[in-house]
Amino acid sequence: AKKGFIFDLDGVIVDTAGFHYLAWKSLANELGFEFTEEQNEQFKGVSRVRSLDILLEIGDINATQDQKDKWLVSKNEEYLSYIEKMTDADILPGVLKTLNYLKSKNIPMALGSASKNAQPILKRVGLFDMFDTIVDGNHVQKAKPDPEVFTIGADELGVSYSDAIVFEDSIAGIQAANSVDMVSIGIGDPGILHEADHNFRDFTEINSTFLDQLINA
Ligand code: G16
Ligand code: MG
Repeated sequence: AKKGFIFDLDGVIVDTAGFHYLAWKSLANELGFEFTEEQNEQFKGVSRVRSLDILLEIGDINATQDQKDKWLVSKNEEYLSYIEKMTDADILPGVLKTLNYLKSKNIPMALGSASKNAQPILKRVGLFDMFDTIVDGNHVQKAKPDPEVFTIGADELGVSYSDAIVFEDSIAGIQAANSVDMVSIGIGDPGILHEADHNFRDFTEINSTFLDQLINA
């Protein structure tokens, strides 16, 4: 059957996790506590609103909805200031080779990201026209590990869920793909992403033979 490929954005196509970290750290410091890179792990693939709740739990801070809304805006403003400086040099190693190979074979491709900033990021790095459809944080009601972002992507590509192949760097994203029987490919630490069907440290480890196997499975 026809296959479709779905790519997460942050941590798979570009390394924006560091920018999210810096912006959350600024907010934590402003509120009077520390926020470590290790703690940032649990923010990967998680929505902005949920991330703030986790941060406030770490700092043991109670806040009104008005305060939270204000912090969500200031965090995002700082994040956007980092995004503005991105170029195509910020595309992670090996990604372009994979995208171009699939494109040359006319394989349908979707972006499936929790981020509300996915479109401006793709424009900055020159990948906006690479995908047949972009499903991001503006289109979904339910965040990963709910599979909504991926099921909408597969629906828009016109492929059944078991014919969709998902590249993800977060545990929540791998669980989302697995829950609807998509093929899950973990990009990152295989110890952390052990629930994935296949594991790679990054896209430089993925070759055309492997991609052909997925396409022809
Ligand atoms: C990304 C990041 C998360 C971030 C989320 C929302 O998801 O991994 O850390 O909190 O998007 O981002 P924003 O604040 O830009 O809406 P993904 O799914 O691309 O990995
Ligand atoms: Mg991610």
